[in-house]
Amino acid sequence: MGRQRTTGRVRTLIEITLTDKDGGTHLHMRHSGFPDAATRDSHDNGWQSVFNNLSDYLDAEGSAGTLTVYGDARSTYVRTVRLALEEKGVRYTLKPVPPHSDELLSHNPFGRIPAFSDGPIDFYETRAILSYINEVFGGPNLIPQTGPTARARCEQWISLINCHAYDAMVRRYVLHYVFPKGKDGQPDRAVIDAALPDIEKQLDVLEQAYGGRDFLVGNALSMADLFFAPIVEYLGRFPESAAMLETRPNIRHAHAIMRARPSYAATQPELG
Ligand SMILES: N[C@@H](CCC(=O)N[C@@H](CS)C(=O)NCC(=O)O)C(=O)O
Repeated sequence: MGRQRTTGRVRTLIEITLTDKDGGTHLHMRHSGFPDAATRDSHDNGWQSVFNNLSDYLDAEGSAGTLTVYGDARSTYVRTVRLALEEKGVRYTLKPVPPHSDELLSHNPFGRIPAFSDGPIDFYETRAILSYINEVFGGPNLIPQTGPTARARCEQWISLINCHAYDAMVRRYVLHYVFPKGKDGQPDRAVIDAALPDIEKQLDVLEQAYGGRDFLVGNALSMADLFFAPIVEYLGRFPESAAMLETRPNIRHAHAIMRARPSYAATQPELG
C-alpha cells in the first residue's frame, strides 16, 4: 500500500507493507522522498507518537508493555518522570527497583533512580528522560511555547533544582528526617540546621518566580513545575520547611493547583 503525501511544498511517499508473521501481522512503514536529512529526521517524533498510539490501540497492555520507569515511587525524581507521562496520557509500567540494585545498574551505571526504557532505548537523568517523553509522545508540550525567554527560564528553574535545591531540600534536609543518622536514631540537627538557610533562600527565589501565577513559567504547566512539585510535597511534611511554606503563599497556591491535577493523584506515593 502506498500513499503520496504533501509535506509543506514537498511530495513524499508513505509505503506500508503488511505481512503475516507468527500468527500476527508485521507492519513495515517507509516514508521516503524527503528533500534532505533534516526534513526526514523532523518526522521521527511524529511517527514515534503514531506508533505508540497504535500499539495502545491494538494491544490491551499498550505502551505499558514497552515503556518502563525504574525506581521507587517515593523518589521525587521518579515522580517527576511519572508526572510527565501522566500529563501526556501515556501508559507505562513502574518497576519498583531500589537505587544501586543490579537491575537498576543495568539501566544506569551510576545507580540513581529513575531510569527509563522505551523498548530497547534506555535513558537516565530525569531532564533527559523528560526531553524524550516530551518529544516522542503527543499531548501537552511540557516546554514553554511562548518563546526563547520562557524556554530558558524553564531550564533555569530545572537547573536550580537539579544543582542546588534538591541537594539542600531533599538530600540535606528531608532525607535526614526520613532516614535519621544522628544519635539514638534522631535526625542530625547540625546537618538540618546547616541546610535551612539555603532552603530559605531558594524558596524566596521560587516564591518570587511564581508571582501569584499558577505555574513557574508563564501561564502553562511546564517541566519546571514537575521537578518542583514532588519536593514541595515533602517540604510540607517536616517542621521547619512547613513553617517556611506558611510564609510563601505563591508556592502554596501553585502547589494547590498541582495537587488538583489528576497526574498528581495518580503518582502520589504511599508515605508512612
Ligand atoms: N541527576 C539525577 C538525580 C537522581 C537522584 O539523585 N535520585 C535519587 C532519588 S530521588 C537517588 O537515586 N538517590 C540514591 C543515591 O543518590 O545514591 C536525575 O536527574 O535523575
